Amino acid sequence: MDLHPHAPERNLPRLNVLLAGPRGFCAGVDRAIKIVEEAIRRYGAPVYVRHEIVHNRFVVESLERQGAIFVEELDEVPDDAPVVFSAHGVPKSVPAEASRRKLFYLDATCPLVSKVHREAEQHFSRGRHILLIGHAGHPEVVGTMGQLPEGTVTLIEDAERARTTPVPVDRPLAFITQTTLSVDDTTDIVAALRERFPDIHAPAKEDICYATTNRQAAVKAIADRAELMVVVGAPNSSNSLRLVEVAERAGCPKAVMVQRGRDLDLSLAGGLRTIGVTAGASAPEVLVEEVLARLRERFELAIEEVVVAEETITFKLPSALQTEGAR
Ligand code: 0CJ
Ligand code: F3S
Repeated sequence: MDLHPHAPERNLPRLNVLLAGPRGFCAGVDRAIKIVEEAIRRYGAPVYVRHEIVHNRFVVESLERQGAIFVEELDEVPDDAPVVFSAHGVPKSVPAEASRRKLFYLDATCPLVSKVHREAEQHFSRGRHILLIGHAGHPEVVGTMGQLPEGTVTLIEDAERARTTPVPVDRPLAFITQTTLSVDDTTDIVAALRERFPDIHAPAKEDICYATTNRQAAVKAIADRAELMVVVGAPNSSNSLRLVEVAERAGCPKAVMVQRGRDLDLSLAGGLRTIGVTAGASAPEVLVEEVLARLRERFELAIEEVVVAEETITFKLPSALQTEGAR
């Protein structure tokens, strides 16, 4: 006989959750999303966005509901609509083409990516050949290489290629990097470059951004206590993919990426005592909450947040959006 007919029937196993801090949105992502929202508010829908504003379907779909239309190339944008360039940056040819067509455009390139673009231009103006450490085909890499004439930047993808890729011998060299790389892999690649080219010019302050650095450090801080790491992020998000790698390399037996709470296979956490949860720079906190809600379907959660750095940085909106008025 049931002596407690009204007692909750939940007698769930306990699961410790280590929440990595910082996680989720960075200042550049926050700014990029605000640029699209503010453009829709000022100019009305539709506002076109070239490429996913940040690599997250949930963000993209929420902006679509507000009136954004996402395209891959400028030729899909009509002459009379505003267009926003994504946080990852664009080759110089893109604003040039927009100006030629007299399009009204807003550039949501993260200021920390723009900083790398300016470094590239400076090296070029000083006669240096540039080695860009990054992942082939990623939009940030396409954008950074596209700041300079073809043939003046060589892409270096890993330490092996740092040792072997042919580079011009008649000019001084400099390296720059993508902002969302693995901090540890990049250290190895830079070491290989310095060994091969002792005089190579390095960035004054490294190009991997504060958000990438902090999210990787936060994952490292919890990886050896976690039996599973759940990374909220998208498979085309470079910084999120790096968090999966960092977790496994730092001693976590398994790391998985999920885009939404429903994507998490709860059987992975069955029988575990402690898991870690983090989110890439383009993943909103509401999706972390979804993951926690999903876990609560089968576990009694004991959540501990482990914070390795406080982030206070914010970026201003482009000047066109700072004052009231027409475009
Ligand atoms: O490239 C960037 C400026 C990072 C933007 C935020 O992250 P995400 O996931 O959109 O882009 P990555 O693929 O570069 O990490
Ligand atoms: Fe910028 Fe770094 Fe975020 S480059 S968009 S602050 S991941």
